[in-house]
Formats: sequence, structure tokens, C-alpha cells
Amino acid sequence: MRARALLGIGGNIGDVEANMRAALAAIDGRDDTTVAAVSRLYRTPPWGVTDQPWFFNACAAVDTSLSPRELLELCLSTERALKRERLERWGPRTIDLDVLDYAGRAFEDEALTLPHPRIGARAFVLVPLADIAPDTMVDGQTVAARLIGLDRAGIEPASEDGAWWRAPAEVTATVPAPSA
Ligand code: PH2
Ligand code: MG
Ligand code: MG
Repeated sequence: MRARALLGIGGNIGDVEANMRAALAAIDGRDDTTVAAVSRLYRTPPWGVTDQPWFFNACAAVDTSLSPRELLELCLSTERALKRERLERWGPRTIDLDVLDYAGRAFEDEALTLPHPRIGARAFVLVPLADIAPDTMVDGQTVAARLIGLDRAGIEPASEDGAWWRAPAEVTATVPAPSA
């Protein structure tokens, strides 16, 4: 049995887009987890600690046979593989992979609380989430409803669609050859 989980992805140091692609490719390459949908890539102003570079953010839906806790461990090990250093809360980071939701289930242990308890006011999460899962419940409202009236100043798409994370060869492979 596989569960549909939602991940938030971001970063603001180094080649963030390359790190985000590498993270999604690593997750998708596993037998136990498949990337089912990816939002557009967004540029977002730093939230929380505002004196730091702008971020790239996106969200992904994954289908996984991992438990919520195992999925968190996969996110953390993927961050480590991409050389994430944890310096400061809400501070600059090369890559951040957060478990936002796991099949709509409530879950809590010492390392993980689901649904993610702090995304209700974060447009840098909700805007990409609305691309792939607008009906997800966040604090008792759908993502789409929460976004109404939420300040999303500065948040702009940096890709046309959700194919940005795939290797260029794979993207072009899906483009039909021009007819002669
Ligand atoms: N992540 C944070 C703190 N602030 N701001 C933006 N725009 N995007 C993020 O991913 C982000 C943030 C802590 O995880
Ligand atoms: Mg995190
Ligand atoms: Mg985060």
C-alpha cells in the first residue's frame, strides 16, 4: 500500500534549482517512493528571517510505502547528501525538504508533526501547493481557500510548469518532433 504525501522544497544558497532537481531525482529513483506531481518552481522573498537571499520554493506529491517517520528520515538524509548545514533557524540553507502532509493523516512523534503545523500563513508553501493539491486541508480550510487574502507579495513562478525538475533530456524527449 502506498500513501500520497506532500513535500515542501526550498533553498537559497548555491545552485538551488540544481539541488532541488537532485533531491527530487533521488527520491523518485527509489523503489519505495515515486514523485507523482511537482509544482512550478517559484522565486519567493525570505520569510521569518528577512535579511537573507531570496528562495526558490516548490512542492511535490510523492507516492510512498514508507511510514511518515521513514519519509522524514529520507528527507533528512537527502538534505545531508546535498551537504545541507543547519546553521540558524529559518536562516540560509542549500536545501530544505519538509514533510507537509501524509495521506491527510494526523501524526505526531518527537521529530514530526503532521499535517505540518506551521504552513497555514506561509504563502511560499501554499502557493506551490495550490498547483498540485489545492484541496489539501490546512488548519481546517483548503489550501485554495487559505490563499484568498493571504499576502503573496513577491512570489513569482520561475518555471512554466512542473517539468522543471526532470533532466533536460527527459523533458525534450516528451516534445514531439517537428513534422517535416
Ligand atoms: N524557509 C524557512 C524560512 N523562510 N522563506 C522562504 N521564502 N522560503 C522558505 O523555504 C523558507 C523561508 C525555514 O524553513
Ligand atoms: Mg526543514
Ligand atoms: Mg522549511
